[in-house]
Amino acid sequence: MSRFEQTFDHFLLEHQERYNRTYHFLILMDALISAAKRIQYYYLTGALKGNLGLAGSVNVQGENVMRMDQIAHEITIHYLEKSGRIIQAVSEESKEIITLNPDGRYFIYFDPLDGSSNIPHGLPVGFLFGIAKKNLDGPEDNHLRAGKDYIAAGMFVIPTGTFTLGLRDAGTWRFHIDETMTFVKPRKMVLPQAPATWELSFNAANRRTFSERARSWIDEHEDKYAFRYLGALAGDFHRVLANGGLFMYPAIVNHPDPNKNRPEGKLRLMYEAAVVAFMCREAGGTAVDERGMPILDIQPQRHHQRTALYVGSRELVEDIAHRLKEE
Ligand code: AHM
Ligand code: MG
Repeated sequence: MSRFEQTFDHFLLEHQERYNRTYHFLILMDALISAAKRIQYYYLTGALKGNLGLAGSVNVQGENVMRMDQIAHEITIHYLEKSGRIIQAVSEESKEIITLNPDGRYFIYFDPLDGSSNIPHGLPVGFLFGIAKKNLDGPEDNHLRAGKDYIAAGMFVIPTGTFTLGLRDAGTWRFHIDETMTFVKPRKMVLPQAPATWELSFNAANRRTFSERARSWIDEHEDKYAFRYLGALAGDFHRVLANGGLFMYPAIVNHPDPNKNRPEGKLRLMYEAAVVAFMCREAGGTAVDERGMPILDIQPQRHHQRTALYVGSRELVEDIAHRLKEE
């Protein structure tokens, strides 16, 4: 008989009981896991076989074809709605905020399919989410929360079958999917201290477009570390969290075509940057923006707001933050 490894459900039940929490969060997590598994199924049976097209295109039967990221969005909204626990959802795939159940308990911010340029190659994509809880004691509060107010944030790497979840003040945990499609074997993630294993991750093709401060820091440090870049935040951050190092997507400020500058950065604050920053904090690391200020402190003004991102081992992030803050 095979050994039984602890399942995610049992891990979370123990966690909720230890911290004297309700079962509502279990229901929400069950919805997210159902969505992630179904997205993975579509990835493997649809995207990999070339059955999915571009949004708005028409297939040979004359039917409209949905893009994989729209499918992932609809799957996720379906399960979140059924959970009955979500007041409002912010999705990368919806311009507007989606109201699900005004009597719910949580707000969720998610990107159901991040890094979609990897799909035609069968390479990993991410499903990233952050969760905040409504103010149970006072008047209804703003749904646009800073990352420091999230109660949990996590990511699935699809179709690799890993799930990483940061729980407020309780660490970041990684699970993998077993042969019965169950997430099992919690491992606590703690960013390693050993500089020899540190990795740098950024889009090197962009480096001449970064600020002088970011460029000079890279010039001075890059030969000490290995360089890795997959082009899907969940996959790149997955490595950084395990091996230690720094993932960055700096502001683009020196592009030869000024129209292509992105002084605010590329990644989205609420469902990309703050999600990895939260998991990183719970694993002992930190994250800052282009001003060297903590990502988790940024109060969003708009739900699709962008930010530059530097996230990973505390020592590296603090070092580059110091440089970014220089006059
Ligand atoms: P997307 O939401 O359009 O997929 O973009 C987000 C992705 C991240 O996963 C990844 O870190 C980054 O964009 C890669 O961008 P680039 O191709 O510019 O390196
Ligand atoms: Mg995205």
